[in-house]
Amino acid sequence: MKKIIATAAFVAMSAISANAADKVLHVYNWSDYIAEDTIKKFEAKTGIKVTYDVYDSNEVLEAKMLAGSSGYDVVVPTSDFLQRQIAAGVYAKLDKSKLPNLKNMDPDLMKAAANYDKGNEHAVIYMWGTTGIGYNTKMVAKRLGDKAPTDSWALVFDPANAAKLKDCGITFLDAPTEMIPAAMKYLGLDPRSTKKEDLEKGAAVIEKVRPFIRYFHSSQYISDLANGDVCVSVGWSGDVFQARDRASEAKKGIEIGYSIPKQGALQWFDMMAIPADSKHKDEAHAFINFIMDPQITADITNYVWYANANKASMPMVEQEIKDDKGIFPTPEVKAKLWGSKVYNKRTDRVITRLWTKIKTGK
Ligand code: N2P
Repeated sequence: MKKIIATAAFVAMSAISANAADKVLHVYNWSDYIAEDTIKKFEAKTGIKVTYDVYDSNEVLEAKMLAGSSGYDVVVPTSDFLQRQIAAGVYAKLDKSKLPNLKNMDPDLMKAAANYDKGNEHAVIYMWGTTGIGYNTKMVAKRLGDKAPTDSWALVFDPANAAKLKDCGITFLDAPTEMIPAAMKYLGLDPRSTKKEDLEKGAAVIEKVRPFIRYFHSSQYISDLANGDVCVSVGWSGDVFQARDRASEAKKGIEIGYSIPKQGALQWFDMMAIPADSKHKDEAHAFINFIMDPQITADITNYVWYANANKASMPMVEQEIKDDKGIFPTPEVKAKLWGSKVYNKRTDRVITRLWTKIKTGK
């Protein structure tokens, strides 16, 4: 009798472990983009075991998605890249019956995202932000005076300024579709123009300041700004605020500012989507729905300093963040932001070529 019970228990146990082993999820998200406890909470709630990998470039994600069989179940492309990848058949349609928390999302922002994904069929907004300038207030003032143009793209794109900041360290994002349009805007051109001549003019601005740029990288600058190892970074809003936060906690007198330049800046949406070849689509839906829980999204915003698009989370978002104009810009500033442009293959090749030339000099 004992033996039978033991066998039955063994069979039951292996059934559980086989089941648990089935419940896995592979998430590929931007670096420095989630709260410390988000994944732990999801695992505890659902029993799904998560593998969480990170990237800091849409191009890197896109290469993996177009190659296929990435093994990922949830990824987070920016809206313009998302649209191109949807057209390439990379993503599955969402099963909205499995996403009851969609009701929490801000209808206006989801409508804006629908410009890149008709009917919001494939993706849900994760976080959004701007691409502006992070700077060390004291180091910049020391080199350019109290009237340093920290409110302008001229801070980094005018060679006279860049030359003076070279020694303390300027860094640019390794994100050609964000950097070149910003330089175009500095020249007074339409940042969303796809004319080859306009893109070339933008690239020429960056080439001129190239000798004064310490590096092109899209995540290293967080700790470098925080530690005073660099003084100006063209960067993403929340990442600069993370640097500001770390600097103030270190209490070494380093102050970091973030500016949305007066000429305007890119506003982007990062979108959660499920690759068509994902083997864990139920788990992927469970994850996306979990992120849309108001408290979970508020926790992420409170930790990474990025705005979210979850209306129901707002009461739980810290007042300091809600009041920060760099995170939630005023209507006047908002009017100057531009949305990500979706580039076709031809334009994309032009941009890639210009970027390679900028970075390698070839
Ligand atoms: C997080 C960067 C996300 C912003 N580190 C890029 N869209």
